[in-house]
Amino acid sequence: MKHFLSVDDVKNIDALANQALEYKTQRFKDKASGQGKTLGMIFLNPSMRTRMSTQIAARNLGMEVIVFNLDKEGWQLEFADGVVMNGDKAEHVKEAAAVMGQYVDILGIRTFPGLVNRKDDYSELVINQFVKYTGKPILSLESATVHPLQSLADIVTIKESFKEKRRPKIVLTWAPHVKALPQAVPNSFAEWINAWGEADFVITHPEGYELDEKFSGHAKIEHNQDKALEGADFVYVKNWSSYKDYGKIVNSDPSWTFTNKKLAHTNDGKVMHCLPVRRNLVIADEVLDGPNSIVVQEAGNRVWSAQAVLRELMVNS
Ligand code: AN0
Ligand code: CP
Repeated sequence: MKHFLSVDDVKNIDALANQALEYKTQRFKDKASGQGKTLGMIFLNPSMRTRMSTQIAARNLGMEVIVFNLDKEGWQLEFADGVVMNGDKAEHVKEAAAVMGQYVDILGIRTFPGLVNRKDDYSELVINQFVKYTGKPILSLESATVHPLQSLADIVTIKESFKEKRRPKIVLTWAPHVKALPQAVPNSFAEWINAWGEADFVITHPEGYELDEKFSGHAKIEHNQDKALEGADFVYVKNWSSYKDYGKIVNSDPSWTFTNKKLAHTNDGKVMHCLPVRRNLVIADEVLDGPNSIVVQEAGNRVWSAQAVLRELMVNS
């Protein structure tokens, strides 16, 4: 694995998820492998889970970690080529990335989309500039269009929670939100579930929230949420802003909030969310505090997933 930017960097999803589950029972088994190696993590946006779980994962492998809130503590970076830098950007990514590449063995980056210009966001300019100029493996900590560490943890959680000898039915459902959020989490979840190929997969959302088909692939799209939820073993709840009417909130219908009434349509389905989640807007208290929610277990699995990915990046890059 040269970089970890999307599901395309993974040869065998099941093998990687199994490695994560192995780390869950034997966290220090590869403690010697990261000796003398440094993970750098730079944040252009907020994070709690990704920041903490990836640090713990690196330490479990014996690595040193440097965390840098580039958005607040660093020089503002220029990403465009050939511009006269007489504005507020003090440094170009060409130097910044190359310098960080001298300091670390793996560089993790979190960079959200601007949600203004779809072409810019979907070209993944920021993370790709780091790939180009760092000269070391790049680890996505959520980029403009995908969140692969989250999706791996989601598959790990589904694998450890589903013990029946049949394919699970997984439903990705949109839910309302007051802020325009990225499509990265649903895009990524959809492309990982599609690539994994071990589930019957349905996506449900109001019209206008269609994801880029590059990610939704052959998933069944159902605009009736209650119908989509019928017989679901797992429900992945998430808000996202419109891809078509880019970055806009085109519907905020409160009837899409995930409640116990919605849960009743499922096959005693387990409820997932990447977190952070706004209670009683995205998912009701009664669901989050009830027996079907596995959101905390899911966030716990971020450690083992990141550990499996870091190990791959160290051994096979
Ligand atoms: C972000 C998102 O939806 O992409 C991060 C989720 C991990 N969520 C928020 O901004 C609330
Ligand atoms: N799920 C997730 O990535 O959370 P953070 O934004 O807190 O890292």
